[in-house]
Amino acid sequence: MRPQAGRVRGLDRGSTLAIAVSKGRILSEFRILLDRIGIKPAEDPETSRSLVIPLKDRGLRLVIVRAADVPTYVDYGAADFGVAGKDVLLEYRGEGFYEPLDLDIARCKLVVAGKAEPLPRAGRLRVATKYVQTTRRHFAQKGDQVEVIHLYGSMELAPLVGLADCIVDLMDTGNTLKANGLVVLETIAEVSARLIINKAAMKVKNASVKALIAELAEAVDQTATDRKPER
Ligand code: PRT
Ligand code: MG
Repeated sequence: MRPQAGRVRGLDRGSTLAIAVSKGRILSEFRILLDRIGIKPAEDPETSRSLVIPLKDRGLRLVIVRAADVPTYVDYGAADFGVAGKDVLLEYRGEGFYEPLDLDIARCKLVVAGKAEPLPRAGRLRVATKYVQTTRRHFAQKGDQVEVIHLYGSMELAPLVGLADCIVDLMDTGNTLKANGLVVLETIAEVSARLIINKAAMKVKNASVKALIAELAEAVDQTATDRKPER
């Protein structure tokens, strides 16, 4: 059973706010947004082995978790905020958080990809993916019966060795698909990282939470404005 809103353990730690975030592409882009609003980590999260990194002067701290675990930490109130890819959020089934802000970072697409030849028409299509729920939903909406094969990585290999007819995976530049002789058959979703917030934290720490959301929203807008002349 998921804890009730307002009774979440771990939320009554003074007025500090914890932000769950994964190392790698999300953290490196999120740091640029934090930097814009004058928030700097007390130590470099990419090189530090510490999983809790205080942010200078603001009563904030980063908690470093795996990308797919971010919604879980926020859902259960172990972190007030989280930064998670829409791909991860589409897979997650809990309802303990709001998604108030598209951070417009770590952009990519969730796609169906396969070999550059027609898909087999007879029998159920076999689709390999780590996005099992999203894949089931996508094909069910189209009325297609598919067999979803759950993999944890290297999805691109599955069609090459005959494990699956196609895959559902993320694509950014498309180089990885291309290098494996695969092409995009369909786009399922545009993906970017979102700010999520624990529902109880939103109530209990309303003022500080809203202030941070507003500051980050401003940073996202500024970044978009700065990018425009390049386009
Ligand atoms: O990698 P690790 O096992 O540690 O964890 P993770 O894969 O869960 O985390 P990470 O950091 O790789 O990804 C975190 C989030 O970044 C994802 O949930 C997405 O929301 C977002 N993101 C944005 C991406 C990409 N772009 C992306 N290109 N995540 C993964 N990729 C993969 C892609 O599937 C391909 O295999 O990167 C590879 C290169 O892509 P191309 O198309 O540029 O070749
Ligand atoms: Mg990865």
